[in-house]
Amino acid sequence: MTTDEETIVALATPPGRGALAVVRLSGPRAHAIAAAVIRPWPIEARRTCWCAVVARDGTLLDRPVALVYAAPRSYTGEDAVELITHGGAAVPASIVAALVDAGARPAHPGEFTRRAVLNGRMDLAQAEAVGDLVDARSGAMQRAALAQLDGGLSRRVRGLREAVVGVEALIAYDIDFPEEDDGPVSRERIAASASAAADQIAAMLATAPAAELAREGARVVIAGAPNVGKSSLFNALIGRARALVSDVPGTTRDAVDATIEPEGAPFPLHLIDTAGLRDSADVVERLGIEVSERSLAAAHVVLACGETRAGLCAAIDRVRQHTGAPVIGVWTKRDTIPVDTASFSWSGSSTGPADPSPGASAGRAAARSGASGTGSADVPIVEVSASTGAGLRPLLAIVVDVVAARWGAPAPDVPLITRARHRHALERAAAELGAFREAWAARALPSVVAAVHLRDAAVALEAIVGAIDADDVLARVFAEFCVGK
Ligand SMILES: Nc1nc2c(ncn2[C@@H]2O[C@H](COP(=O)(O)OP(=O)(O)OP(=O)(O)O)[C@@H](O)[C@H]2O)c(=O)[nH]1
Ligand SMILES: [Mg+2]
Repeated sequence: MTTDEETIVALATPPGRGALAVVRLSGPRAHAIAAAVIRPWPIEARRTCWCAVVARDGTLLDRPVALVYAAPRSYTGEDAVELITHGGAAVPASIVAALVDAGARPAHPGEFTRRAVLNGRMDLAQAEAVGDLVDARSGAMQRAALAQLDGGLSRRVRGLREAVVGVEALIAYDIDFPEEDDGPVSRERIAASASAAADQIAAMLATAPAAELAREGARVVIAGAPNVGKSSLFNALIGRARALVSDVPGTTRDAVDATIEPEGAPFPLHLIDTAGLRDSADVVERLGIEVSERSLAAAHVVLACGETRAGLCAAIDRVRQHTGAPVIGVWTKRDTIPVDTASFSWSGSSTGPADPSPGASAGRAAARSGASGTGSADVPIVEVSASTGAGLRPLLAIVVDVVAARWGAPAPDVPLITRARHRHALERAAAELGAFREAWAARALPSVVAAVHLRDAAVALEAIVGAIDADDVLARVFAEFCVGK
């Protein structure tokens, strides 16, 4: 089972002050090395045991909890020991040092997981998922990584590879056994199988924008004229006073950002508060406005803020000069205006067309379409108050809807392609499949040559999950076509 002669040790938790730390030891001599420093020894596998760790000279280093694993039933597939020690700077380091003194070598980054892959405990995509899980900064990324660790992506890719190898097998069958009773496999059947595989790859590649959203969050830029309440809205949305707020127009100069995860949203929202847009002679303010304009250009969605109807329309128009992203109109400070004369009646839809009409919507968020008279049709308008919190939840819901509609929400049944390595491999596979289909349709190449594209597509897919038996085409032929009959 063991793929490496050396036994490795590492601190698995971040260094520094903390209640507990985990020291990990793995390799063929893990138990022998543990025996040199752990009292009592032996410890039964998969049972926690409160023990003592002593240095070579007998000095007590700590009283940790030990967990012993016997190969192959461990993370790495090797004999292993985990020590849950007290945290801090001295204790875990001294235990690692004692284990090194007893014959272990300090592990390289990722070496435990590398061994897990080499020992067949997980494939490459799952190993990457371990890394993604540790790096996850959002619930969306956490969910995607866990699904990948559970084998969601690997199963899908293996299924795809099977499909490609299946097409290859159909052709190989034709080449190798042309005289078989079953007769030649129809060209249409081969074309249809290749096209089904290509569709599946395309569906996975199409998750790229959703994956980017899960990883980075949707960039939500809060923009508008100075003093309309952008920073107040930003603070209210993130739930703390992060951006400076004052009644002096031009308070925000640099972009201020923060990430939030609205409940149930399929991706985090990366909110960016910007300097108010206006024509300014002030050099510093002008620099801030340029930052705002750059943020607008990179936005997934823009909240164009205004505190009057005319201001709102002007903000939407101005924002649109700098972005192709969807825009949501946010009518701010709605607590300050008498609701019976100023509110829009709610049309009941954030996207359907509706005419603004005065009505008593009692300060709640009103989402409607089309700030009339501005050429801003199809812009949902949401009324909010940063002071009272009114309208904030509906605003977030609309933001999520608008981003998902434009940039794609993660589909629940298709694994997210979160890594460039996977995307490149899928793109390579798609290109090879495309080349095959073209050649096949045009009868441009002999079968055996066209099939090379399929082989290359299968190899590209294999690269995602790592080592798979590369040459099982003949096995497929015999299995599927009962050649041995
Ligand atoms: N009553 C009320 N006042 C608000 C609300 N939101 C903001 N204000 C006030 O409006 C003024 C401007 O608020 P900011 O949030 O600094 O406005 P801004 O758009 O970020 O301004 P700049 O950074 O200068 O572009 C402040 O005095 C806020 O207290 C609100 O919902 N209700
Ligand atoms: Mg501001």
